Amino acid sequence: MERTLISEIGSLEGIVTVLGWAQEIRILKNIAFLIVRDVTGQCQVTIKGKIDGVDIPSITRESVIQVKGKIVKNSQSKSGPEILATEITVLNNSLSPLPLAPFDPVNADIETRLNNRFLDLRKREHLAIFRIKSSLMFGIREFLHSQHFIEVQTPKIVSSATEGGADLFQVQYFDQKVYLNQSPQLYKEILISSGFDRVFEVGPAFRAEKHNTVIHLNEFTSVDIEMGFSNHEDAMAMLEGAVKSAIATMQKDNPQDLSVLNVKIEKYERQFPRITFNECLTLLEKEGVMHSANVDFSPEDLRIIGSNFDGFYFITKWPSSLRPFYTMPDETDPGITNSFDLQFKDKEVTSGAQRVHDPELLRKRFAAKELNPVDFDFYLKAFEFGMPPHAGWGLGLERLTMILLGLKNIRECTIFPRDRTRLKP
Ligand code: AMO
Repeated sequence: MERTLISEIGSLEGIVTVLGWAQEIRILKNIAFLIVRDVTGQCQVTIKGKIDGVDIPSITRESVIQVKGKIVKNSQSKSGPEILATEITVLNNSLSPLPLAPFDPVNADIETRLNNRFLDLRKREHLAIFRIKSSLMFGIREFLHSQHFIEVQTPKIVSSATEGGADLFQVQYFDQKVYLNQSPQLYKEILISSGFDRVFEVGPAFRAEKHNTVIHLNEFTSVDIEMGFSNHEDAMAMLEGAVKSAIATMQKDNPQDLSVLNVKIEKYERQFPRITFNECLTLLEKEGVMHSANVDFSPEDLRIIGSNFDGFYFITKWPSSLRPFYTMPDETDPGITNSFDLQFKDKEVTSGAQRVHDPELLRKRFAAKELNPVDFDFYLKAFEFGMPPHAGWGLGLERLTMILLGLKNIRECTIFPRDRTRLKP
């Protein structure tokens, strides 16, 4: 379709055709003003007198229209550049009233917004979140490609748990009970045995977590890597590189979106600091919190730990009891593992580790976690015929977006969230 993007009008002269939504309509005696919006911005359309074939007062808010008109030189109101309309066509009418007023300065409550998400996303600030999320992913992809990772796709319908049995969604698969995958963990490791050397995957991960919190979804986007002939140190270095590349891409590509969201993010050049799990216990103790070494940190513990850092930091050397079966134990102290979480203040963004690559040790780890090796036969097989040492991580894309933009609820950066109660839209 013939079309000029609104962002281009400022640098043009003469007649243009703009396509978009009629965001506001103001009718005075012999003159009417429309604010028209497209994906790039908004402009003011001025209508003097009558225009053939269109009844301006009957245009409803958020109808899709086509406006042909002359650019008014040197006219830049707070509604954007101005066009003097010569032709207006209503391409599709919007019903009235709107179920949600997307352009009110104050947002509706989150439930109303999510129920009417198609309208909610028309707001500039909300679109900005997803443009930034896309850039963050682009920055990670670009970095991983530069490091010779192969992007892969693995099944989401699976026969066994990877991250522990409790949080699995069971589904009917013909006459069998199967599960929605919690993580591509087993498959990305198998590909290391296949000699892919470095793989990554971006895909949905499903967790049947019952708690409804502002940092948990039941379906989230997991960015996973696995690298052969590597240990946890190599994986941590790759994670730092990927996160810094994501931030740099966002800063380069989204200055306007960041400013619409009022987010200022410094350049991230310094190394992410590290703290071990045991050092976290000492830190908590100093604050009067006694914490058992076999229990994961609570949100309050993480708030205390996070208050000692001003951004990203790694928590390393987690106890074996708190990590999945595939995590490599420390050579000198099998009670701890070669594992890490990347945190941003009080929130976990990534988990990773060096993995067990010796099938004998893997069998012992299954036994220690009371897992049946038969459930993992296809995985174990890949370890019996030449599995290199390997390491990797899984990063929650919504968590990364949320923490960088300072969003209060992970649903803000999930287009159509799935949580405890939400299955629509
Ligand atoms: P883990 O279970 O810690 O590790 O998940 C990795 C990262 O995924 C994100 N995440 C979530 N995001 C939103 N809602 C949830 N319910 C949710 N659960 C997890 C977090 C978390 O850090 N296989 C390992 C990774 C690996 O070792 O390679 C795994 O899945 O940001």
